[in-house]
Amino acid sequence: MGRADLGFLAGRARPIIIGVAGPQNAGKTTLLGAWYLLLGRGAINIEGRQFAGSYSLAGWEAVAGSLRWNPGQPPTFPPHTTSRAGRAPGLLHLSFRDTQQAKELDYLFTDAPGEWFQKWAVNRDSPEGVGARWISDRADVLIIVADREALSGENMGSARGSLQLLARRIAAERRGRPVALVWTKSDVEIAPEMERAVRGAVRDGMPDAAEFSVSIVSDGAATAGTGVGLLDLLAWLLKILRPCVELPPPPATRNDPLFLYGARSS
Ligand SMILES: Nc1nc2c(ncn2[C@@H]2O[C@H](COP(=O)(O)OP(=O)(O)OP(=O)(O)O)[C@@H](O)[C@H]2O)c(=O)[nH]1
Ligand SMILES: [Mg+2]
Repeated sequence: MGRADLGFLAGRARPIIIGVAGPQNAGKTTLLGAWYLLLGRGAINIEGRQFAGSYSLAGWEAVAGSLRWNPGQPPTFPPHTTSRAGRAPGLLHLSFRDTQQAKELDYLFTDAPGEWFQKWAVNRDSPEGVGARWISDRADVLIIVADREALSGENMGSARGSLQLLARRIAAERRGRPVALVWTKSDVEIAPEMERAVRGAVRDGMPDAAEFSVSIVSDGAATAGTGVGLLDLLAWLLKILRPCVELPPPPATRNDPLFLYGARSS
């Protein structure tokens, strides 16, 4: 979804922004692509929320297309998210109808390159991390993506170190917003002590963090083609209302796509 597309959303209530934070290759784009694909196919249903479309079609068709995920077939993966754009992340827009209150709710999920978060975790004001800060300043909810593959591979020590830094940065910046620790690639085994260390790093500064595990690899016939845990995480995110705390207004610049939304409503 590009800045021009955001015009479609103008005039509606400000969307809820879900910031997806995590290192490179952690499975962030795959997660968003899988939701998009499953919602488009009508393969997941969430109580009280009816999928009502997406304005980010062009870009996400490409991602979902590269997922090419069909029951019985091994999934293929989207390309690495590049950091060329620099300052603002890609955004997946999903709209849902609240069936009880009969109104539409818009959500924007950020899709940013992992490098941004790695830079921002080390230095909040890093020029290469400015896009991560963009997300942190605006998100209503933050999810921290922990990659089980990286945490069990040969560079698991540095993967753990990156996540610990990221968790600390988010704890310092969250200002009371909801946070979830999301384990991706839950089909990959990791050592229990590694799992404890990462969970501890998140819970240390954010004892109220929610926790989910997801995978696009099915664990049996019942989940063939729908992955594992994707529905639970999405259902949790969609039930979150805008936090009551007043966030300081984000620095508004002419180049900021969200500036188009104007005043927040809720
Ligand atoms: N086993 C397994 N591998 C996965 C799963 N989801 C993603 N992957 C793998 O993770 C790799 C990276 O996925 P992406 O979604 O591109 O990761 P990303 O976080 O968007 O990465 P950047 O854009 O580089 O920051 C893929 O190429 C796959 O190899 C999963 O559920 N299980
Ligand atoms: Mg990506």
